[in-house]
Amino acid sequence: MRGLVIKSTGSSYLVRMDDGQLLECHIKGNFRIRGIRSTNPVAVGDYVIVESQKSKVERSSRLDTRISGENNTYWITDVEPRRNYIIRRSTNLSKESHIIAANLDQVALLVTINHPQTSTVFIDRFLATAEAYRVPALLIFNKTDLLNDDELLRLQELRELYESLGYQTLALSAISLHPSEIIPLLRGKTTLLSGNSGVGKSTLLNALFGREIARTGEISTAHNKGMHTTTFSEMYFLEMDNGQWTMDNGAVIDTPGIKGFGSIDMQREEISHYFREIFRVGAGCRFGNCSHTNEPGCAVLPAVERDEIALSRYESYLSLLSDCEEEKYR
Ligand SMILES: Nc1nc2c(ncn2[C@@H]2O[C@H](COP(=O)(O)OP(=O)(O)O)[C@@H](O)[C@H]2O)c(=O)[nH]1
Ligand SMILES: [Mg+2]
Ligand SMILES: [Zn+2]
Repeated sequence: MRGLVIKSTGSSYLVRMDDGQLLECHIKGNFRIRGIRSTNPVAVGDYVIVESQKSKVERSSRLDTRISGENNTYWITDVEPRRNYIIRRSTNLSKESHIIAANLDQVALLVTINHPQTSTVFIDRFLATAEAYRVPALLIFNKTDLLNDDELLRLQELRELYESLGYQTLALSAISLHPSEIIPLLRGKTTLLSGNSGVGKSTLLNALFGREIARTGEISTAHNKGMHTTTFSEMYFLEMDNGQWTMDNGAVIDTPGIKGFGSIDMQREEISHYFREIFRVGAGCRFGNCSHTNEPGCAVLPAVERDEIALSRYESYLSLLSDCEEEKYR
């Protein structure tokens, strides 16, 4: 039997089988997937093979007409090859990785100009990660109702910057969202929704689905900070006109507890590949391995000077570069 993993709690997985039934499935302790060293071998978005195993259950209740019965346990025995996936380090110091979601059509980052402010470094790290995993990225600016004139200008500037780089952007207010504002961007696609805590992810999901699927205004306590094992991802399907839930109409994956994507698996020389304009301009550098920091004949540095490459983007590039340096000496 084949199905799609729509929820992962760490210890079990909710799988929607091809025939529509929902099964709670488990994996055996020795289950491994070739090639990827990760703390979770199965992720939301994975297509899996499920086998059922009958186990005898003794009934002790006298009211139960059956004295003994049979129960099914469902085991995930295989995972179909992934089209793509997004991973993060399972903890800061660990070399192990954690698969956030698999088989994505796009990743959407919810950001805010203010209340709270999302930094451009955070945005650019997200975009670089999406580039690294070759997943299209979408930026959604939220809380536009709270912005003053200066902030609205900033919103416009940032949208123009990212649109000029080829990223689709959208500005909205999740608290007064009409689903039709965003559905055209999500229809028919599997979208991973990410963003800093407090930017309005839960509010957006609730508005999008017209029901309370995620609690809003949650405050992350010291207790669950960094406890990635207790967080889980879940996939929500966009509804069809006739009320059927289907993948064809698109789905959104909510990923609580993700604080941002790091530079996992990025080699120093690769980082500029994940900044589209730096990569393009960098083709003109004298040295093929130019780091665009101090080399003679660098084409990127003068482009930053001339404002052809946004300073904020260049600073984000440097920030990822310095992460890699630290990594080397750890
Ligand atoms: N004014 C305003 N507040 C919003 C908007 N979206 C979310 N909020 C508020 O921001 C807070 C955090 O939202 P929440 O959805 O819990 O953020 P999450 O941590 O990303 O899931 C809540 O108090 C929301 O009511 C918006 O578009 N405008
Ligand atoms: Mg939330
Ligand atoms: Zn250079």
